Amino acid sequence: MARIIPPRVTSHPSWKSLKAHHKEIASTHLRELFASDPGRAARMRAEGAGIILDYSKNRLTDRTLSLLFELAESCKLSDHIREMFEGQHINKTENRAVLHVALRLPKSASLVVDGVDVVREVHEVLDRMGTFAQKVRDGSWKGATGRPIKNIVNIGIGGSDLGPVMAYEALRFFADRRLVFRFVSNIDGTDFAEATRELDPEETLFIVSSKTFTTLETMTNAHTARRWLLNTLKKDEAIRHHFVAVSTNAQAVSAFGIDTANMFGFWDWVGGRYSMDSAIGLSTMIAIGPENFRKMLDGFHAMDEHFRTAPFAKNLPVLMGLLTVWYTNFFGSQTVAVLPYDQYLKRFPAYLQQLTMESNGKHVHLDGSLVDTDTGPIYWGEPGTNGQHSFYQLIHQGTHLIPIDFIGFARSHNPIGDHHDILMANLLAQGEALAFGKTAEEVRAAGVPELQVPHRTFEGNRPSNTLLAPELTPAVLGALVALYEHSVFTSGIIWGIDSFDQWGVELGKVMAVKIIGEIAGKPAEGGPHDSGTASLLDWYRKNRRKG
Ligand code: G6Q
Repeated sequence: MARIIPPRVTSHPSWKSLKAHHKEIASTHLRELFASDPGRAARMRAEGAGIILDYSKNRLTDRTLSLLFELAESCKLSDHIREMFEGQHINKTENRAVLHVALRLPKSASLVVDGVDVVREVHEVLDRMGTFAQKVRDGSWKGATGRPIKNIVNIGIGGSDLGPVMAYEALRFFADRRLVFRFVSNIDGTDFAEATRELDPEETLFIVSSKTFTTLETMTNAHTARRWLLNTLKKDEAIRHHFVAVSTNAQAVSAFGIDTANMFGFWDWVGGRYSMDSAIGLSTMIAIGPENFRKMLDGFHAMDEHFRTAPFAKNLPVLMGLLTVWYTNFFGSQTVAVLPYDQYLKRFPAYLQQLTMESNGKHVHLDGSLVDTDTGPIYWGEPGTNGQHSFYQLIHQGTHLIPIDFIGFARSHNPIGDHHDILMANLLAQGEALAFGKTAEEVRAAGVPELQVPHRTFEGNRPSNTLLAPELTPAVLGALVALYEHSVFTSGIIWGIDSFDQWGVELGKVMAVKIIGEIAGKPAEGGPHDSGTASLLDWYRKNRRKG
């Protein structure tokens, strides 16, 4: 029987209508849109799970929105959302359910997937994590020589690192300051050396975070950590006091010498980049305590419920996911800048890079056919106001259209003098300046010499979203992460791609293993390299040892 190929999104009538509509409004300025519509800001605002989204400074009208919602309907977005929440195997290429939403369901809930109540399992692990985290926090978890643990080093990479690092930095205000947290991810020995340089092994706990427990970087770093520890503590017996694991691979954990009683599990339906609220968040829980961790989960869950139940027109992730499609596919934008005006969110853009780009950086549809339109844009950003003195020039006056997500909070955890007012004034000023710009007439009227006028003119019409919340709490962080998770999902559904696999990281890994062998003197497997790679390898071989 012939395979049924679903229609491409570009052939949907609403896509064609959006193309035509884009032509009509592409040259409309945000100045006109605001001037002709006094109710715009009030109307183009939505709120969910404690987060406000102001999307009025986007290049769209009510007609754009209704066409985008039509597109979402024609791509059956609601059905896809339901399928994810039900635990259907929507990660088609790996034949897996995608259930990070189950990680934050309340204890009283139940969700049976493939015959198992996953909520019960999730809470069993959370309870065990809570008991362990509490012991480390109150000093009753002792190292091999009887000293309490002071340093916690998370070893992991990708999804087993970026979430924990980001969450630790984001929630540092809530962290127990007696404890020191370090994160080792890179295979570069410098990462391990610098993270552990002044730590005392007797007071150090390693969390080896690896879903598979086979990842080259993580296992190499874990073995280095083992040697580093045993160098001082000598006996293998010390391992179980200083190493715990977060993994789905009990056999490999045990072979490493870690007591599986000190292993915290998760499931194949949790993707790496969707795992910071699973046991992968153990370092976060030790830092902020089990109660705050649960508040973070509640924030995730509140956004899940908002995504699941709010109508598209009021649904933050749906709106943001559709706006990404609007700019990527109709305006040809290549990137999205995420600019958090909060120092605690300094690692948030890096975290989002994996979440968004590993999820939606795909070139084929679910059925394997080539996409015929662009998919996931490049995400990047820095915390405000640092970026203003660096790359904002290009956003204001360069030739690329870069949609922006500004993120800000009403209150700072560190209310020093008028710092926070100045910070927020900058956020508001940037959104306004980007949208409305400054015309040549305005520049001239300010007495600027004619020679400088073109250089000091701001075209404006640069779009932005503004996300606001009262303050950066564990619950707000959870809601913010879930907002992006679901907006990535929304765009992925429109593009008809698998947002939950990551085959694109495989090829480089395989080739690295081959070259590792060659550096060690083994013959090249599978034929010679291209001449460029061969000469680089030759240079490295000759120069890798001093003298
Ligand atoms: C994320 C990816 C990837 C993964 C790392 C670490 O979605 O799957 O970033 O998290 O490769 O994998 P392990 O946890 O198995 O070590």
